[in-house]
Amino acid sequence: MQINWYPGHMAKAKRLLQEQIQRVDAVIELCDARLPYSSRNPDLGRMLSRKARILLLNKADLADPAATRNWLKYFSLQGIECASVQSNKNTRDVLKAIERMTQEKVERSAAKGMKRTIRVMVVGVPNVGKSTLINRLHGGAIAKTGNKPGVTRANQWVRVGDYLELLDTPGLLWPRLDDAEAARKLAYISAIRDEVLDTYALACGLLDDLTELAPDTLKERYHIQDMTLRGAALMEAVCRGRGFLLRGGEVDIERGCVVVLDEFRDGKLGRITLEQPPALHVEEENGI
Ligand SMILES: Nc1nc2c(ncn2[C@@H]2O[C@H](COP(=O)(O)OP(=O)(O)O)[C@@H](O)[C@H]2O)c(=O)[nH]1
Ligand SMILES: [Mg+2]
Repeated sequence: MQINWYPGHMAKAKRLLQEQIQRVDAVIELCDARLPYSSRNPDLGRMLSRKARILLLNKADLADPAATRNWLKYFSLQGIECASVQSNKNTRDVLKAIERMTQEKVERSAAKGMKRTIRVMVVGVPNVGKSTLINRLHGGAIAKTGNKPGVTRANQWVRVGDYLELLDTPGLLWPRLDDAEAARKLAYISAIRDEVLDTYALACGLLDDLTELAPDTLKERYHIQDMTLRGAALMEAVCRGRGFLLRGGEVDIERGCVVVLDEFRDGKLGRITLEQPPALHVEEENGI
């Protein structure tokens, strides 16, 4: 599986980010609530060191709420301040979190008789909702958004109120690409480009994963009866179930692939989280 992150890109992105981190008061890190581990940048933590920060599990409306609660617990136990959000809807809590994170600095300036502008950087892998969050906080469209990676091209400062500025960063941060499974799931959520992956392989992989993650959806929406089907056979059954047929009765696999991926991305297959946190506590697992 080929992915278009090159070591040169990564080194440059890292350098830029390190420069910017020094200029901001706090950092908002966004990850995708459907893939909270694999959609985080593996090097960000080290780069931030002691900078005030919060991790937002965004697109919570598309993720399984119980899984999101477990992830929040998991990150909290690691001492990471975190919250779940839907950045295209409700961001009041995010503003409150920014105030909390920067309160000390504001008070220190106030003691010297100054009212300083707080600068916050929004970072995350492509398509995680950074520009959407900024627009929402700003109260109107100002940062460009789009349901594909790479819409934000340049760094952009956005003023929110008199004393807050947000920095939108292009989707320069690479996600965790250490294994093929993580890469595949990142492609499901459009965090890496479709074109670099084979749509057919991707859609078949998603269907295979759905046999475990959402078997009822497969039964109801795609009319799958034989839950032992996998790969090409499962895709064919989905096409037949949905009536994606070409003239002559052959299945329209191409259409099937596009529909399956689109429906998952739009949340039409239900609220599905693609990875679970490691077990929190043995006691909890045993229901004690
Ligand atoms: N369902 C849902 N979609 C969202 C949410 N936040 C952003 N999006 C969508 O995700 C896509 C990518 O958003 P964008 O802000 O451009 O991501 P960026 O690349 O991180 O700046 C857009 O189509 C947004 O409408 C959310 O909380 N829920
Ligand atoms: Mg953007």
